[in-house]
This record gives sequence, C-alpha cells and structure tokens, in this order.
Amino acid sequence: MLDLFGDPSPGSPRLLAEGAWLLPGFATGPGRALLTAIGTVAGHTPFRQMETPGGGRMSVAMTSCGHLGWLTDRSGYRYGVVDPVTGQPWPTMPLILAELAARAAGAAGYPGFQPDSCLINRYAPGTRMGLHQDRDEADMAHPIVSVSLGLPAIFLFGGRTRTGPVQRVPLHHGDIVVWGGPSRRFYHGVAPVAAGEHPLAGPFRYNLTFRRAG
Ligand code: MD6
Ligand code: FE
Repeated sequence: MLDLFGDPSPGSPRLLAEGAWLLPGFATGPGRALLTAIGTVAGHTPFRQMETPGGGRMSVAMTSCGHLGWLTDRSGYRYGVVDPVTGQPWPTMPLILAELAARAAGAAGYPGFQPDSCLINRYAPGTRMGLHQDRDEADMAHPIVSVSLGLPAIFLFGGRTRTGPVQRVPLHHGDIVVWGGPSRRFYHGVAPVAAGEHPLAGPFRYNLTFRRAG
C-alpha cells in the first residue's frame, strides 16, 4: 500500500500460523527513530559475532538491551544480566522500543506484554539464520515480537519439526511479526540476505526480537 508521498502505510494483519501474525508496516512510521535507538544501544554494547556451542561463529552480529541479554558461547545458549564484552549490565531498553513492542503485541491479541529482553540482530549481505526454535525463555506463554528494519529478507517459517515444509515470508522495513500460542516453538530462520542499500539502514538488515525471557 502506498500513499501519495510513497510512504508505505500499515497493511492488514495476516495470520501466518495459529498464534502468529504479520503486521505489515506497523513500525514503518517510527523506523528512523528505531534505528537511532539501535545506534545508541550499540554505542554502549557493541554488535558482536558470538560463538556457538558447536564451536562455530554466528554470521549474524548481535547485541541486546533490557534486563536480560541473549548469549551463546561454547557452554550453550542462555540469557544473562551482564554483557560479557563490557562486563556491565545490558543498556536499559529505550522507551520507544518497549512501547512499540507492547502496542504490536496488543494489536495481535496479546495485551499487557512487558518485554524484559530485546535481542538486536544485524545481517550483512550474505548472512543468514539457520532453522531453529526459540526455547530459552522461562515462560513460553508470552509471545515474541519481531521487528524488521532496513534491507528486506525472506523469513523461513516451518513447523513442529526441523524437516517439515517451510513457508517463505518476505519481510520488509517496518514489518512486525508477533508470535505466540500454538506456534511459539515452531522452527524458523532467515534466508541469506541479498546485498542492497537501504535509505535509512544502509547495507544492513536489523531485526529486533522482544521477549519476556525471565
Ligand atoms: C530474524 N528472527 O528475523 C530472526 N525468533 O532476524 C527470529 O529468530 C525470531 O523473528 C522468534 C520469533 C520471531 C523471530
Ligand atoms: Fe528465533
């Protein structure tokens, strides 16, 4: 949907799977402010490519804000209150991020969402996220709110098993996926991001995932 000025306006919510909604363009309006907030967070706690339990390195660069940050290293995946790079607590979640996440969750039928963790993923061209489940959170009853900014990507949305069929869902700057309920543990990933230049984000795709982790 385009208005007379060429700004994409929010589209109608689309059900991706039971409990999982795509909110097209929900974050397009504040996109510039969201990217500024990401820059502020990364000024305190830098993007880093973490080690996986298997000894590889993630191609996606990550950082976090909020009470809990998501971590991976040789000892496994987990949430922690201290950033191992800075030795300090993660930066406070900027209000603009927390409020956006709560509004999006409410729009998808999950009122009262108060995230305590925001994982920030940065994809350079060619980087991808393999199929995985999100299951490091203490209470799986809470949804995850996922905000896409910058370059577009194809979200891979599978099912209960790693080997089943996978939907390919294009995600653009400003799209939000809110995901909970029956599909909360479904396998998912991101196809390799194509090279490009986004007017606000430059050569990157950013993804914010808000969780109630603790
Ligand atoms: C990404 N997202 O879009 C990766 N996980 O860059 C995720 O892994 C994800 O978008 C759980 C819920 C929503 C997500
Ligand atoms: Fe995930």
